[in-house]
Amino acid sequence: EGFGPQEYTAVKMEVLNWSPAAKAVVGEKAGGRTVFMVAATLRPETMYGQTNCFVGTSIKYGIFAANDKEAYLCTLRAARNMAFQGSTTPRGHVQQLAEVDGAKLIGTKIKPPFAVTPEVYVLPMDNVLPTKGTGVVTSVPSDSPDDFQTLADLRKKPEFYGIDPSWAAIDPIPVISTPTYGDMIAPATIKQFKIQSQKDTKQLAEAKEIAYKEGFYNGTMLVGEFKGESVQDAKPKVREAMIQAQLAFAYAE
Ligand code: A2H
Repeated sequence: EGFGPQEYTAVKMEVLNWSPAAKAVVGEKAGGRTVFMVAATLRPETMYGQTNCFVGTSIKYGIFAANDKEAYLCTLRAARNMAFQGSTTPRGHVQQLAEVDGAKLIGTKIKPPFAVTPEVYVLPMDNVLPTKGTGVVTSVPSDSPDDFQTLADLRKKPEFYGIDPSWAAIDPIPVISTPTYGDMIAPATIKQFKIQSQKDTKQLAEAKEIAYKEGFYNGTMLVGEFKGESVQDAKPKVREAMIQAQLAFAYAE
């Protein structure tokens, strides 16, 4: 981790269909606003390959008014940061509309912005930190070793994780090509480091480091508006396009 603030892209994933447990607590509390789950990412150029979204099952989330028309689902900590960064109105003011446990969000259907896949599901991940980003992680298993391994664990033991297998059925989608690792760097590094489960956090950290550097310095886009461009060039352009489309905003902490 470096010094100074980390600049994330906050990605807005519209809730299409609450899980029954979430629906029971959220009800009409959003007051007609469109609710978005908000994920913090350092890799906006990979958003084409979203296949699901992760939350921590023991994390508390809130639904916060962004304005009269929209509400954001994230941790209270993130909502406070957003308010002070002027991403919600009025600036500096946090209005919580509802509270919902992460466990209850599992099975909620959302719309991942800029993704090849139109609808994805919310699934559980062990290693989501409540103290980082928004507490919501969008999953790109082609390019994130953590996401790839978590998805593999869920597919191996759906009953154990309390999910319907169909929620984890979307396969990783190639987004970036690198000369050394081919069209899907995450599964390649999972093999290289002999990672067996999301509990192998030490090896996952090494895989993550390689996937991040290789993708950034040597990657070429395989999909989207900037197909054929280097990741270094495409990254700020995809971020800007998402912000222009009002499907993302800057988030720092
Ligand atoms: B990244 P850093 Cl394709 N707990 O987004 C655990 N992980 C979290 C999190 C939290 N509360 N909030 C965000 N993250 C993840 C995409 C991605 C990411 C790809 C490849 C690598 C990668 C899709 N998931 O991250 O500790 C988010 O996953 C590896 C650096 O602030 C976010 O970016 O450096 C990244 O970790 C932020 O990690």
